[in-house]
Amino acid sequence: MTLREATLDRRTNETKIHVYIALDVGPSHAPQRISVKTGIGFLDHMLHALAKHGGFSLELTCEGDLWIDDHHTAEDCAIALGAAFKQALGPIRGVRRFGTGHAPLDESLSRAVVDLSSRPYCHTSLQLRREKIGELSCEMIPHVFHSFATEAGITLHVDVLHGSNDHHKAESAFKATALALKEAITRTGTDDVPSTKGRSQHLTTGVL
Ligand SMILES: [Mn+2]
Repeated sequence: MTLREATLDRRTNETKIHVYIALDVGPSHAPQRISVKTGIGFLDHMLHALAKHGGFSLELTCEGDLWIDDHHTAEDCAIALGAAFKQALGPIRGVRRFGTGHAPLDESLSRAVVDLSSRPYCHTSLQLRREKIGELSCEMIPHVFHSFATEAGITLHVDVLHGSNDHHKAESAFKATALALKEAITRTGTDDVPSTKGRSQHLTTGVL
């Protein structure tokens, strides 16, 4: 069984990012290891939670233009993570494809639903009210989900169902997404393409 992993370097005038991701961890693989250093503490916390509860290893470093603001760093880390995720996953076959996650954090509850469809789409409803959490602008949190989903080529719906504390809402949203991704990437033990579309259709387009 091939190990689903990817290494990616992404450099622009705004950010320099290095990512390593491994989707297979645990007893018969290397132990899970996570290290995220973006320069934005709250973003590190969210991406760490995504990897931890998604059950994958993640090493991500970013040197971004934080003297401007958090925008390029947050967006580009999500783009790089999405690209690495897609590369590690490879062709969508032999996996469950769909995943659903619910995660509470105290008073906050979030739901995430994912389809590894190669159809990039993202809906978020996060109910965030603060301007920023730590050094991460709240407006960048849906942007992170959208950028990740688009680059990963997945359909992702994330809703904070209720809650009052913005840190809790955001964290529960990332944890719910992690649980949904973990389910979707779970191997089925077959080599089937999980789609009712014709074989030639998804061989040429990859779209399920
Ligand atoms: Mn942007």
